[in-house]
Amino acid sequence: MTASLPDEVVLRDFLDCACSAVRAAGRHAQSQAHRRDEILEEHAHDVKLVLDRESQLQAERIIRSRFPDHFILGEETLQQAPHSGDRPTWIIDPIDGTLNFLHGLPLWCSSVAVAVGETVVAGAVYVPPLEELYAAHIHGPATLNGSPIHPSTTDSLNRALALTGLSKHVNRNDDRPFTLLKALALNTRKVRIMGAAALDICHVACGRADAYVESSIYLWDVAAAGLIARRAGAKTTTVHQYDRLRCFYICANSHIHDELLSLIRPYVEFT
Ligand code: LIP
Repeated sequence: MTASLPDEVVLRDFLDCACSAVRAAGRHAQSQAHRRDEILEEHAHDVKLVLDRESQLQAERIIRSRFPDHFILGEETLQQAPHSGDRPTWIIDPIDGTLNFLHGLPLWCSSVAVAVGETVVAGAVYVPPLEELYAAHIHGPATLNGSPIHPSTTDSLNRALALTGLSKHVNRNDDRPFTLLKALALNTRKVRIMGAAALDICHVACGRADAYVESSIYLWDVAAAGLIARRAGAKTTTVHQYDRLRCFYICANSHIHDELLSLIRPYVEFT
């Protein structure tokens, strides 16, 4: 059964709630940044902070007060929430770029999206260190602090600034992520690894970068920012879906999207 999409009034309500929730998460993390080294879990290429968990609860509190019967799927309190039917699912990443945040690098953000069935219908990304709020719903413009945004007009990959990321699962027995990185580096003007996928995609949406590629990324990293990028006029493609939550994802301005897709296709085959 295909879920029916909300009307304009409901969409505005959803977007308003996403903006409040994402601000609550981001402001909590920002105001408590002196506690950023309180670590919950440590892995080889990843950490989970007490502030990840607390900031997620701040966002959840806002959403539950307005939509108590909706599902919530959060990176930090992962429940296998249903993702079909008419009941909306809120998708939260309280701190995207956790490692940057831990090190005091001002390149991190909070992300909140709401999906009906498989369709993300509204989303917001808040970047506390820059005081930037990106937002969009499926029938409206993408905005940055209330003003419409647009992608770059760079029309060939070899002049593009491409953003990418290395999965938290990289290991010394698997060269594939590095082979892809090499292909990107050789075929673009420059590659940057900034460490916060949602922020990277918003940077494509507003024209500060031309493309974003990540071979292993999670739904909560791309849900809100992907919608914002599409409403700004960029193109996104889920190149491969590994499971319900993890995928190979690209986003680029519409001039270079297909060229980028052709470049990375051979690297998708072996992921
Ligand atoms: C991180 C991303 C980063 C990506 C990592 C990770 P987290 O999210 O945004 O760009 O390369 O694999 O998923 O864990 O900081 O929310």
